[in-house]
Amino acid sequence: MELTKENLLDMYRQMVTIRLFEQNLMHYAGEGHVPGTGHVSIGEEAIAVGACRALAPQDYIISTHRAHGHLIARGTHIPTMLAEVFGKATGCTGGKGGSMHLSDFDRNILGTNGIVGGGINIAGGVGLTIKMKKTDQVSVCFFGDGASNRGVFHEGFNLASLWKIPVVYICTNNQYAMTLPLCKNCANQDISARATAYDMPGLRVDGTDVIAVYEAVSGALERARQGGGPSLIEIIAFRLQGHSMRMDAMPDGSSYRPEGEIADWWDNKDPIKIFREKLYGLGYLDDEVAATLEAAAKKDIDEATEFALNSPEPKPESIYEWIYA
Ligand SMILES: Cc1ncc(C[n+]2csc(CCOP(=O)(O)OP(=O)(O)O)c2C)c(N)n1
Ligand SMILES: [Mg+2]
Repeated sequence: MELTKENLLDMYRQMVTIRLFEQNLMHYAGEGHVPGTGHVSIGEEAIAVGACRALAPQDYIISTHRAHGHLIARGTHIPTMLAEVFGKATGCTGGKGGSMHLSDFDRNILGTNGIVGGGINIAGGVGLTIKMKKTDQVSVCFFGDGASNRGVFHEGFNLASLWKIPVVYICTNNQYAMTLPLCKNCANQDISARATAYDMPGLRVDGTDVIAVYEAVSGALERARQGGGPSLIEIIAFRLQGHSMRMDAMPDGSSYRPEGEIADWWDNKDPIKIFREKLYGLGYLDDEVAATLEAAAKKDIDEATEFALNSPEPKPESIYEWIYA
């Protein structure tokens, strides 16, 4: 599908909404409103928006611990999501799961996952079900560079390719797994190259370019829908914040980042700034339109915050609900 001016402006609004959601979350986490922790994806918004825009409504998403953007880009009700992260009874999991256990079955988002790489074989199983039922769907699996070093990556990729399962694997290579830089966790830092070993296409995409992400994911979805089997798309991005809202340094307090690294990405590779400039260049965006879109995004986040803050805590007896084993 060709992206229209309206599509592109809406994608910009979504990227700004994700950024504001997470900046707002960091603020409220600092004030003690987030039980446990959460992981923000500031700097990775183009991946969520480019990929989700390419999906058909019937496709499935299986995501990670860093997933707020994937839900917002898919159109999840933001107040319910924020209430979950605040541990409130009105949250999508009744306040029991928090940021790492979000879901939205109405939009085929089968869950975020605190187990690194835990989604890879869930996505494979979902894809196998699609294949057996012969439906026109694809299972989309998000995971990180760190997850690509787990055994489940290799087992899952092998079977998915062998059985031509309709899965699109999207690896967000944000240069770090917790405090470990890519050069210390990947023997071959070109993660997309691993696709060759499993006889599937492997692509590398610039994660600061929302349109490039959209195009790469569209192609992989099409291939999967036509029975061509899985693809791996490695998207190069950068984690502009700490690993989690509770952790941004080594245990002794020292930094694990080279000096100037974050400033360089903020200056030159902020996906929102880059997309904004592109839209100005195309003549689609000017200061007035930008202000309107940004105000709409802010309104959504303010309303969600009001809802989440004013929602009740789960009742103590609810701890016994939804226990199956
Ligand atoms: C199986 C497992 N091992 C270790 C952890 C602890 N852990 C949480 S996030 C993380 C790093 C994951 O890195 P990556 O896959 O690159 O995702 P990112 O955090 O960069 O988005 C680790 C090791 C975990 N949650 N699950
Ligand atoms: Mg990572």
